Amino acid sequence: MTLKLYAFPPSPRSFKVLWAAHHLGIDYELALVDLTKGAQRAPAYTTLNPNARAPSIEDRGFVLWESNAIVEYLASLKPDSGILPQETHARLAITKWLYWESAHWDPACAVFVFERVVKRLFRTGEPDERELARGTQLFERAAKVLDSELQKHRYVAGDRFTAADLSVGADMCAAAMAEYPLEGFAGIRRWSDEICALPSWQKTAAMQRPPGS
Ligand SMILES: N[C@@H](CCC(=O)N[C@@H](CS)C(=O)NCC(=O)O)C(=O)O
Repeated sequence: MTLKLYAFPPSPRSFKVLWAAHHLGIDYELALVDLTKGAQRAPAYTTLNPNARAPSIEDRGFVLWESNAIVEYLASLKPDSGILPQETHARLAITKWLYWESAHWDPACAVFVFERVVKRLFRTGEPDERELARGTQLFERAAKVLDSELQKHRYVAGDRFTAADLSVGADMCAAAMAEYPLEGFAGIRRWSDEICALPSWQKTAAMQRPPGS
């Protein structure tokens, strides 16, 4: 039975797991959770994911939510990909970035996504300048750390593309629309250009666009 991936492709957390599946060459069946229609709150979905959020997966009876846990699961299906090594130190050098993404990077990016993209999509008002100022502080503090790594090496956790790039990089799918304040972070911009050119990224980005556009 094919792995079922519940996702809303325009959202960065869903983008992350779709991109991971594409990068790893994992077959899946997409179950659209249309956030614009409140599908995340349908009882059939909250039975799977009581948070009423996307994404989630179901694989032969195994249900999992939280996008970074899903990336780890998908990586475990393709151990030879090398994106999440088995050896403890090597693995944790990558896992720490998945925690960092959840705790620092995603919340900073999410302020811009909410204020400049979600509010427009749902027609719920103008961006709140105080929220954007708070987001800028969060973003700059986290971006400084990421940029310093990306000034030293090609990818987030070293010279190889890993699950850390999938996790941290997925947030870049909204960078242009949400206008992240990236001016002072040349390392992040260089890396972002590189990951956005990957075929697996392009395939995922195409799912964000309405058909025919
Ligand atoms: N920490 C979760 C966050 C999931 C999340 O917040 N998803 C958003 C879309 S990006 C969602 O489903 N929002 C719907 C809602 O809040 O009603 C993850 O990484 O999977």
